[in-house]
Amino acid sequence: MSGSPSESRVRTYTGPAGGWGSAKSVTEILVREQLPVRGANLLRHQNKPEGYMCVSCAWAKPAKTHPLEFCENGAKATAWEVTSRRADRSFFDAHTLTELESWRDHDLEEQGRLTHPMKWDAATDKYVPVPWEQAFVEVGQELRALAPEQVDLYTSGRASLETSYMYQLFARMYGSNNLPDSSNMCHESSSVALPESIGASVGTAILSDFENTDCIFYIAQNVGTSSPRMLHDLQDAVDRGAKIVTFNMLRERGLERFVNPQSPTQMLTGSETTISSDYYQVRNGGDIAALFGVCKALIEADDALKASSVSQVAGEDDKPADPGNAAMVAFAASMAAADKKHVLDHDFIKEHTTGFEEFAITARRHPWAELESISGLTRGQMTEAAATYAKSNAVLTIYGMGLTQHLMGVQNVHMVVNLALLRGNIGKPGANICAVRGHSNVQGQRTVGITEKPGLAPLDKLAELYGFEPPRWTGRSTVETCEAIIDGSSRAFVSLGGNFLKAIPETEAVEAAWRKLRLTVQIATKLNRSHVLHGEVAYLLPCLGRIEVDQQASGPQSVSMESSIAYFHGSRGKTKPASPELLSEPAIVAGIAKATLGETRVPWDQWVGDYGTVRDAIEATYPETFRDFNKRLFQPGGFPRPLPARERKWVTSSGKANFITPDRLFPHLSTSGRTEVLHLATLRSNDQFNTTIYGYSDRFRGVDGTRKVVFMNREDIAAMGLTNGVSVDLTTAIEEETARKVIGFRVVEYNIPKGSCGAYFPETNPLFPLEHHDAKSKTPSYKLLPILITPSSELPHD
Ligand SMILES: Nc1nc2c(c(=O)[nH]1)N[C@H]1C(S)=C(S)[C@@H](COP(=O)(O)OP(=O)(O)OC[C@H]3O[C@@H](n4cnc5c(=O)[nH]c(N)nc54)[C@H](O)[C@@H]3O)O[C@H]1N2
Ligand SMILES: Nc1nc2c(c(=O)[nH]1)N[C@H]1C(S)=C(S)[C@@H](COP(=O)(O)OP(=O)(O)OC[C@H]3O[C@@H](n4cnc5c(=O)[nH]c(N)nc54)[C@H](O)[C@@H]3O)O[C@H]1N2
Ligand SMILES: [Mo]
Repeated sequence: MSGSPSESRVRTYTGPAGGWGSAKSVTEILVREQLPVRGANLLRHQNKPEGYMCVSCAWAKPAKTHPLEFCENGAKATAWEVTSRRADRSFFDAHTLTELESWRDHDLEEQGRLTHPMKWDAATDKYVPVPWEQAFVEVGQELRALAPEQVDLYTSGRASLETSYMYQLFARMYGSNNLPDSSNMCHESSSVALPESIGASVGTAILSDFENTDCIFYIAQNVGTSSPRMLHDLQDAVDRGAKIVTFNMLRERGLERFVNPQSPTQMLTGSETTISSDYYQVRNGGDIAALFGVCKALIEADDALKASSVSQVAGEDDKPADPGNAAMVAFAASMAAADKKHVLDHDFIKEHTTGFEEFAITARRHPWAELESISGLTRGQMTEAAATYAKSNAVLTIYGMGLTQHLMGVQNVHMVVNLALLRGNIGKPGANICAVRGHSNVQGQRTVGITEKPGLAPLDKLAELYGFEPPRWTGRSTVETCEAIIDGSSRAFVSLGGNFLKAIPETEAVEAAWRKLRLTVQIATKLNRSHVLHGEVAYLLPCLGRIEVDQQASGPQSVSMESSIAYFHGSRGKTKPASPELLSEPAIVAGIAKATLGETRVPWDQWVGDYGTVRDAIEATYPETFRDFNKRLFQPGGFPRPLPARERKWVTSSGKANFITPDRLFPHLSTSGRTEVLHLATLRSNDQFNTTIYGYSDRFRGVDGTRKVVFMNREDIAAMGLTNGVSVDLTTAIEEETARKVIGFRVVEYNIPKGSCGAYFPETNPLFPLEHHDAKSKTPSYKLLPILITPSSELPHD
């Protein structure tokens, strides 16, 4: 097997994000994937109008592009897709699936691109080639033999708007709303919380907000690894004098310092941009308390100003010496001197919101001591952040998985909005909420109907356009699909991309039950564990990637996607397909649909021949959102999706933006009060894209050659009688019957709050019980799990 980790090393990384480290890393992967020249030429087209849209993250694509509009991780994702390596027939000839079960994620994908449609052969336990038409006919027969409720159709967030629209239509014509997707494990908390708070299902920020903001509250997102192109926008904001106030459990390098690899001056002189002006290391799960603290400081300063008692701003048990409190007192004094009577935007609150009074009463009532112990921040820090917030005319709030993947994920997002509403920081230039999305088209898939919730799909319109009766029942989300696989009510799993078995919680039970499924169908570019484990009848259907030329009857095709800021972009493939046998995703979806549904009113062949006709169908289904879709496909900078909240029109049940007061500060965890329990947050390294492991180097965190590490605070290490570097086992510490353990992890002393610890996803997914999710959105609580850490008899190994 290739790519075995060499000797592992852990040491402190002293460099910035970006810089020469980034340039070196890009070169290394281009060479490893055997693409030095072809790859470098290709990257010039990344994220450019008329080029292809990066297959890594969903960050915005500007109208005025940089000469090179890609980042280190975008380059890795490109190289990984257009690699010269192939997992071809000879590879599958040489390995049984049972053998491949013991391979690591990296080694499976590193075999390269899949080249032929395959079917599992029980006699040899191998994937063997099958003609496309035969695969479609057989899948169709299998699906027709099952009841639609027994079938789950998963989507990972990469597939285009065109493919996603066709896929959800197929699912509904077949009779199923079981459309779980990666978003169910990702920003589902936002999809539930934002409509309740502001009547928008996605963030409201646009790129120009970065040019107009005075201050960015940057919460629980790791920009240097997960959306590095945004560093340019942050750098420009800092250069203009905007403040960046960060809340993160870790000191993440990308949020500290950045050297722009595209700036010759910065690269040659080594000058760096300091990204965060203030960095608050909150405990994981402590954000509701931390943000309540900020809100409390603002509300109490406002109270004091109203009562003309500036000296009271820092409260009864005043600690004026604390710089945070002093900052707020000074701010309030300056307001009083200017005869300004408030800190909050009462006009906005009155005209645009409901629920302020209850929220303010609750904020005043929470004692500082409680907010401090839960957040891990001091009152001074929370007050200091409040003073920075209050001094800024326009505050942009940016957040990611450290808020959404929590037992209280929905309430976390409510809190972000509550803070914004206090000073009207939504719907004006430079202010807004930016929910940083993950996969490159995960947001767009919802926009065109990938959802298990029938209320969110235009069912009546689909019925009218295509002459069928769509199912009206609520389908299964990802967690519910896992339940259904375990209890046997799901019999078939069709996957449009992704690596379900590694991404989900409750790994072991789902893997065991997965083998009893009647049918598994995987549409994919590269081999992963969800393909190696399989149902009684199993197909592996290889597709074109987005970077490849997609030639159809009417010529080369384009596809489209939606970015994190709700702009739509066209994308045109540039490279020769990895194999002549590949079909495009639309062609595969159409092939399965036709074989399953027989004659319908849908012109599947015409759609596959010309994706422009799919876009016409999308426009016919959503006329307002996709007006002139084909005409605007390659508009530089993309074209925006209408979002009423951007204009302060609140499509909520109250017709206003709602303050929603969380019912508690921290979730109830049934750990029976054991003191040695730590709270685990699962993290991404700088060398992975979700379950795709490019390599074993997390440069920014100084970890090299291994992924089986647990980041711990020095005091916790000592209190547990451990030492830096020793081997430990991690055990779930929630009271329940199943014992869950992962073994042979290495302790890494790290700058992390006491009581918190971190380890990589997906290695730790077997620790997560299925029920351990947000109650409303069902987003798994991947950023907060109580665990025990004990010495291991195993040596640390991958
Ligand atoms: N290179 C690369 N890019 C990616 C991905 C990838 O795997 N690799 N994945 C893509 C996908 S699908 C997604 S969803 C995004 C994910 O991107 P992010 O939203 O950045 O998600 P994570 O990397 O999981 O890290 C979340 C951050 O939250 C912090 N954190 C954890 N728990 C808490 C908490 O309770 N409170 C606070 N305040 N902070 C906390 C962690 O320290 C970490 O910095 O990135 C996308 N882009
Ligand atoms: N513990 C823990 N678990 C998590 C998370 C976490 O933070 N912690 N994060 C969650 C999040 S945010 C997400 S989004 C999920 C991700 O879950 P998924 O979206 O299911 O997983 P990926 O790793 O992105 O999928 C990788 C596979 O997609 C296939 N693929 C790549 N490109 C294409 C393409 O163009 N077309 C097709 N058809 N297939 C393609 C390849 O075969 C590759 O192996 O994981 C979740 N799981
Ligand atoms: Mo995600």
